[in-house]
Amino acid sequence: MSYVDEVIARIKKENPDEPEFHQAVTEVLESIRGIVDENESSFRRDALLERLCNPERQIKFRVSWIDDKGQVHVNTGYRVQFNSAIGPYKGGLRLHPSVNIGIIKFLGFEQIFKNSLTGLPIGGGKGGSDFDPKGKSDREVMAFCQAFMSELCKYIGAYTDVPAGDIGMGAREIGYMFGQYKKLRGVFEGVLTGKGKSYGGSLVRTEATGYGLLYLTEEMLRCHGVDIKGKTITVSGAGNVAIYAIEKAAEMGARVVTCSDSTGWVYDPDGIDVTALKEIKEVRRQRLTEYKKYRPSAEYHEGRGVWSVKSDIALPCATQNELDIEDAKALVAGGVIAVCEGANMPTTLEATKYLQDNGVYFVPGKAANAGGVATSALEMSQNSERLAWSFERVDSELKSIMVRLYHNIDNAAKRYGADGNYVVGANIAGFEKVAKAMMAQGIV
Ligand code: NDP
Ligand code: 2IT
Repeated sequence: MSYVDEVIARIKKENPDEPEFHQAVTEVLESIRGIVDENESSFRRDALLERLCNPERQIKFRVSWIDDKGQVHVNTGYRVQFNSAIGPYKGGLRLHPSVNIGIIKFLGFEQIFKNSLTGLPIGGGKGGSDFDPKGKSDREVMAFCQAFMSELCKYIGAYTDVPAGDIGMGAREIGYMFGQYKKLRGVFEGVLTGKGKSYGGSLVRTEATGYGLLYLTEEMLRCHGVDIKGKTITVSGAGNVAIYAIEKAAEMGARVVTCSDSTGWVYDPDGIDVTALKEIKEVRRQRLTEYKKYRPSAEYHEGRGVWSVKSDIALPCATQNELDIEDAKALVAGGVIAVCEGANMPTTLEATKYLQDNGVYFVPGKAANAGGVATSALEMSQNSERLAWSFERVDSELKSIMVRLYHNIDNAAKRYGADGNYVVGANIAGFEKVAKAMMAQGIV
């Protein structure tokens, strides 16, 4: 059996009931097969792949908090510190009832390669909880965040591990967690990113994942002789990533006709009204059913369905495995040119293969959505030098990072005889830097 196959089999056996983690490991290891085969004896001797696929540390803790009626609730908190070869652990915290250790491990594993691709000195980590912020009062969210940070604060710090937002975790939650960290540890430091502007947050961090996704998509299409202007785009999700992807796409002259949340989706042939969307989701925290009140001509549908709409470009920006083989077939039948992932692993392995086999330009999340964490790293730089950069400076750094990142994965794919396969390109380019750093640092 080849080294790659051996490690995949072992990971599946030793981590049962973690299908998303198996999926992420399989995708990465399959696509670095070429480089592993070339270096098989030294990688094997150093157990490089086993070390890469096993987190350096996994922390699991109880989170007890009191609701507005005086009832105590118990949730589970996680922080997986996956790999610190190129920098302190860095990655978001997800607050969603579906969170379990397998989900956090898949996200932490992806984060290693994503962070490497940004070209900035950040290692890979991820955390979160099965807490559901939906329907909770502000006070209850604060109670949860404080209880979560009371335990997490023992394991993080500006030079060790720097969490940020993800699903269910935005500026409000970061604020509460930052306050609690400062109270317990007695230090004001850049321990979290995505902070408010008045206490060390970077301009552009809110917009960064969505904007970065569009900067990369535009550059990739330009290199294939396609102008994004005038194109029809389907987006899924209606959260942080989706909103700012829609905003930047519209600014580039494209027309985004869909968005979705966990209960339904909107089709607006005139182009999604991003101001209305922000009001509904960021200010009022409501369901997408409200959208029709702002745009009576739009359609609202219950359930899933975004990928049934014909488009030139599809940007999945909600959650993992939200685009399956049937969706991929519908997209191809509708003439889609490109699929770029704003979410983490939103496309199943089968759907990815189908899209690639049918000539669709496919860019995986670890490359396409890296703008968020890259801007987090810029926030860390600003915190270290105790300065705040202008919007224009951060935005232009973000743009250069995404353009450079695209060419880096494109070149890596070419070097390994997989021209245009950005999954291979992203995994190889991300892996090369981490592997080199791990080998240089000895067996630790
Ligand atoms: P948000 O919580 O802001 O938004 C998530 C959106 O997806 C919501 O509209 C949510 O609907 C919808 N959704 C639909 N189905 C699900 C489901 N089963 N589970 C969770 N959400 C669902 O999160 P983000 O926009 O920050 O994150 C979206 C994706 O992008 C995730 O995969 C995340 O890991 C990834 N990502 C985020 C980055 C960031 O900077 N925030 C950076 C890089 C990647 P509803 O409102 O009904 O819950
Ligand atoms: O998936 C991701 O890259 C994020 N949720 C952002 C992580 C970060 O540290 O900014």
